[in-house]
Amino acid sequence: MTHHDTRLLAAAQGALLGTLVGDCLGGPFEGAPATTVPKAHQRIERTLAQRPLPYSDDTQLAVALALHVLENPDVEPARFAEHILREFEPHRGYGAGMRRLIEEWRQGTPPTEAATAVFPEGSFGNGAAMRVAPLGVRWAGAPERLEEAVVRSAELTHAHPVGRDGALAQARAVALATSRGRFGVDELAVIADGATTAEVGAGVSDATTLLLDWSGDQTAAVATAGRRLGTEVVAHRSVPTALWAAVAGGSVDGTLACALALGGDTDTIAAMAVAVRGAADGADALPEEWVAACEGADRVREIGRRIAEAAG
Ligand code: F2R
Ligand code: MG
Repeated sequence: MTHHDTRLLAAAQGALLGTLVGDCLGGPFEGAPATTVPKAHQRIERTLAQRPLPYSDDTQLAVALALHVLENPDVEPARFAEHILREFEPHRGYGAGMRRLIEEWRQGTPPTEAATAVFPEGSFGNGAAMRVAPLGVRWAGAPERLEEAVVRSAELTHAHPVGRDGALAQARAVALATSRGRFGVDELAVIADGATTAEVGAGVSDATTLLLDWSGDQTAAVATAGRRLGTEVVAHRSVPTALWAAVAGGSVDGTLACALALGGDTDTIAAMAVAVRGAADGADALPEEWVAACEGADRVREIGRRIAEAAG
């Protein structure tokens, strides 16, 4: 195996297992109020004691996208809908719009039309972003193909420009973390420059400002980030927050603690943040105890291996 292949494997499994770990460890606190970083570490310990930890729609949709991309590298929206339906289990905590969209598909509305049947201007939820890690790895070395594939993957369910742009920002973050082996304010600047909506662009720029103005007090920084960047289920109020946590945390452990301390949409913010940190630092940086506690870890690890092989 070349150094390039080894690095790609570490990034792919880091990104996919990072999604799973963030989702499973963040899940019990979805909707919880913000807390301090030390208390977030206690939340992690308490949650690990309750293993096995179930995954939610975040991981189920990332797995569906990964399996789709292995067969359709440039993404075929109608076939992606089939992959989503194949994985779909109603008890995984899907967003209200996603549940109605899936019902539309089942009733025969063509997938390419259904995206605006639920929200006429399309969804700007963070669902297209939370699942996008496999694409970020698959096309880490080809930014134009990455962009085209992400837009096609997002428009199936999140046709609103902000939902799509959130997915692009998160995919670019995973791609940069994969190709550079690091993720910091330089990478955030690239992502802010590439934003196609004012909402996502302003959020990522604001995340950069907060990191550059860092005073050293992590608990105060988390509280400010949550207030300014947001912790809601909508893309522009969660993707910049997750990217902030991926930098502010400094490590996988710190990133997860920051994401949980933020409160709100903790499973999804953690899934996105730890996916980016996992791509940068590699799967070995994820504590084995965490990975082993998560439902479906072996399957996700193997899918990560196949994505790396396809990307190599
Ligand atoms: N849905 C949740 N959590 C809520 C609690 C679930 C509960 N535990 C249960 O079991 O029922 N989590 C998951 O949903 C988020 C991802 O959502 P996604 O896939 O983007 O869905 P959706 O429905 O398209 O968008 C989410 C909400 O955003 C608002 N919204 C979006 N577009 C809108 C528009 N154009 N106009 C107005 N509102 C819009 C709506 O409130 C949507 O329902 C993740 O957190 C995942 O973990
Ligand atoms: Mg969530």
